[in-house]
Amino acid sequence: MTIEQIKQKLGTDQEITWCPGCKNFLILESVKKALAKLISEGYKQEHFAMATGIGCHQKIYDYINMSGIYGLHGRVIPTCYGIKLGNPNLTVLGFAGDGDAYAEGMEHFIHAGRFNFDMTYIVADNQNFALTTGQATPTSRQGYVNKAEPLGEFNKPLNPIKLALASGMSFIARCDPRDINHTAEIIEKAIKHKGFSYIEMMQHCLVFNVETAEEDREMYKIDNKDGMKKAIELADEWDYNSKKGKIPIGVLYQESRKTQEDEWPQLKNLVEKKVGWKGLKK
Ligand SMILES: Cc1ncc(C[n+]2csc(CCOP(=O)(O)OP(=O)(O)O)c2C)c(N)n1
Repeated sequence: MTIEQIKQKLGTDQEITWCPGCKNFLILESVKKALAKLISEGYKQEHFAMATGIGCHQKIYDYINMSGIYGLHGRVIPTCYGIKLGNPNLTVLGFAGDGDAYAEGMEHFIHAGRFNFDMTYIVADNQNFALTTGQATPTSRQGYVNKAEPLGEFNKPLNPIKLALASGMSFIARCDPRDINHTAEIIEKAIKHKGFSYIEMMQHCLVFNVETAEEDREMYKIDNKDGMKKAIELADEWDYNSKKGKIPIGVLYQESRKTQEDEWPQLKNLVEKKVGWKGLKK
């Protein structure tokens, strides 16, 4: 089967209800492209599993032909851990919005770096709670006017890349979904990474967050092989309050470290035997 044919099989017949022009379409395309490539290289479609939270982005659950759990808002990471504990031989993907990841689910985000479970976490950051019509999230800019804050957001936005570095995440990347090929390439690297891989998708919202639409002009690609010091520089180079300046996209940090599955004897045993529930062979 060609990669294109595999990609077709990864789709579903559900009607897509995202707003016309939403970058979620591009994220979906990149995810399918990356998965199709991996499946063409020997990964099995039935060994992938996904979990999502609640929100616009999280509807991706309906549009990818993959087992999983459409979970609770803010609880993507623990749901993924549950899947990994049940069967550490599955390749697990978690999908969240920025509200889901950095507001309701923030505590899980921080500990994910320490635990280093072998999974991939994709955060579509549109800088607002879009499904509930545009309230500010921790990555909304100062001054962001929304229905809940007609005077604008008072607080400074969080820099999630810096927080991910401080939390000890072993793979940290930022992507521009408009560059589908580059985004698919980064998703592929993230899935192949052994340990917790996190991707921040700059998903400018066409409805509630239009003032960020020009940012992609400032983006440049990087594949940081120079470790933590360089990664901190890259994280400081730009955050969601920056009105100008270059925005690095690509792999911002990667390190090789033992995973939770390596540390936990029962999980290690299952991984070594390549057995999960029902004696599934990998
Ligand atoms: C615990 C909990 N709090 C709040 C909600 C209401 N809620 C549903 S979707 C949503 C917004 C999701 O925003 P985000 O995660 O940023 O995703 P987006 O819709 O922007 O893609 C909220 C607040 C909920 N379902 N559960």
